[in-house]
Amino acid sequence: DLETEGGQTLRVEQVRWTVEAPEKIRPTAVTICTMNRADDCLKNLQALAADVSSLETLDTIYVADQGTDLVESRDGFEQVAKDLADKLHYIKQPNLGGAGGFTRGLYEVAGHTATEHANVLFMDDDVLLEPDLVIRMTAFSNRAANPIIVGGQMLNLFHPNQLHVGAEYARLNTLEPGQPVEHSLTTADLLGVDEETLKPNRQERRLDAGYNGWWSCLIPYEVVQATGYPMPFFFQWDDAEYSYRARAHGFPTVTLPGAGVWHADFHMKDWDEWHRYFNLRNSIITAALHSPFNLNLLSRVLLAQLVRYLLGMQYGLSATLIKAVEDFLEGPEVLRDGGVEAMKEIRRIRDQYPETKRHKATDVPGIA
Ligand SMILES: [Mn+2]
Repeated sequence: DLETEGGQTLRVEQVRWTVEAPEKIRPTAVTICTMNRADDCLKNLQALAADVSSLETLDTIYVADQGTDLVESRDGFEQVAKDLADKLHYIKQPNLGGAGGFTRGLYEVAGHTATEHANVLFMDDDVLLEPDLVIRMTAFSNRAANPIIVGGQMLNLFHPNQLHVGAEYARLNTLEPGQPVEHSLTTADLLGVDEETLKPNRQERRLDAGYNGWWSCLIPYEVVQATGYPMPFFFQWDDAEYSYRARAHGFPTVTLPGAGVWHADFHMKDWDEWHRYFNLRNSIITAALHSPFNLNLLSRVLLAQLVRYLLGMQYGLSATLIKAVEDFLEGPEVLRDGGVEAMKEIRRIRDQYPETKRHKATDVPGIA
């Protein structure tokens, strides 16, 4: 609202910022990687199918199903396959983690000349999405002067107003992902105000991300051509490593405000899990590839973690860390099978430590 000299109020509303349409509209191929979350995945397919008429730029949907409880086994699958018709490509493959599932999508697009010059939009199976996301991310990507990785933001599923982070980067040498870039909102109520300035939490400032999580992330074909496929990391750090590698080839990553998905809050996840093996191992590999890799600094970081785990009597977690470091030292050969053996092995190792086992809240030994 503006006051005029005569004391009247002038209201400006429904302001739009528009840009010219790009010369060439490039379609987007969505890739959803899923494992034993058949109902979640089906729900997202149904959401896309319900809006498919408005999703002109949505070219193809690849579902890489790596589970034992398959999406195609669900009652609604037949209908959604019919609704999506030839847009849906349902692929079954062994469990190669998120890295293997998403890479399959990239391979399907970048490996064939017929779909050349498309965008590939990675999407988690367990997100809550609005199909508008596809339109916004595709439009932004198509209007970018040069190819750029366009990430969607993450909103916390259990706190739906809450933005996880506006844009993030990783401190590679010290193995610290998830650092908010300067001026980025973090765990912010998007309907609320900043506690200090009392101004609404808005994302109107340009921020450059180091990387974007693959809960939703659009990668243009040219980036794949120049950067190659993701590392066969199984999962964890595959997204960060890819963005840092792409940046080295001249392709930055942007986290686009106004395009996001809801995903389970990260703090609801356990730290002392077999995942930690992949997290640690892959973070060290990423640091070796894309940081100065100062070994004194890295050793101090790892030793500090190990000491903390030991003092906390987290012996399984300590063994997990040691295994991650040992496998890193083995060299690239450990990645050859995409992580299948490593997953079995770390679960076997951790199984020997009783404190790594999860109990029901009503059934914790020794606690009434
Ligand atoms: Mn997820």
